Amino acid sequence: MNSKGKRFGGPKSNLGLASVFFLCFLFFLAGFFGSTLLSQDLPSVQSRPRILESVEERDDSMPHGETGEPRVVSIPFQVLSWKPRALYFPNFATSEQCKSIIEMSRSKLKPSTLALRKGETAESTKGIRTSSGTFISAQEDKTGSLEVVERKIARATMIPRSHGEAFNILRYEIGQRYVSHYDAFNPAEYGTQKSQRIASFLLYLSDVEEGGETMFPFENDSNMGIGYDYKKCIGLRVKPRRGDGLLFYSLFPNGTIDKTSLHGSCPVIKGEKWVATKWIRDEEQDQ
Ligand SMILES: O=C(O)CCC(=O)C(=O)O
Repeated sequence: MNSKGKRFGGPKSNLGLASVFFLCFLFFLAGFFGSTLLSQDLPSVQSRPRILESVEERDDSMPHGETGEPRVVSIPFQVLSWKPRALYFPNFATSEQCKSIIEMSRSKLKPSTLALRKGETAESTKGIRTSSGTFISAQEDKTGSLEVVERKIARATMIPRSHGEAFNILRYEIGQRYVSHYDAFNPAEYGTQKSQRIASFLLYLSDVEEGGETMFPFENDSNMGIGYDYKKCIGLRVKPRRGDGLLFYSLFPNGTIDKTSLHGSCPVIKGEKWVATKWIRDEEQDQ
């Protein structure tokens, strides 16, 4: 025991003490020059004005109401057009959510149908909408993906979830399309309706190699007076990208139909297109 303690005494111990000091000095030098070098690698952090640092630390949230939220959040978007009012939301959903929605729908797909106008029949409208699809409500989805997406759509539009129809999950294979049409129902063509579609939110569940764009042929009043062939893929075209969202309004704020909201799906040329459509109405929907 004692012998161990004695190692620090006598001439040997002086030598030991000197090496300890020397080592400390070396660490000091390394630390000093190391930090100087590192600080040179981060000029933007060093030169950032004080005012910015304080903004970063600021909590922008406000006291919220009973139905509000505690934090400021951001849902990035791009205005694609004012005629029609169309917004694009990159990365609105995750890849995993999109894949899970595709998988829960795959086995339920049936040929897509159309709301028929007076005088139309399934036979007379053949070829207008050639995709297959299925309706799934958020409540039916046990994975919770549709609920997350539905809540986010409600926050992005500030229209409550209760105004949405069930999701219409669509698959377009090569050559399949949806000829240009309106989502809103013109009472002169469809008769009186219980409620009207205000807006549509499309969540692209897959990328498409070629074709399959959502098109707005009358964007900014273009192509209106040319006897437009409703099958033609012209005007503003939005390329599907997995996880991205597209919102457009079918009605003006005064409740009348915006003619520039005419839209359709260009035929898929290469690959496969999956999309989840949420139609949003002016009245609450029975779920
Ligand atoms: O698939 C698309 O891009 C458009 C879908 C559509 O027009 C609709 O579901 O009403």
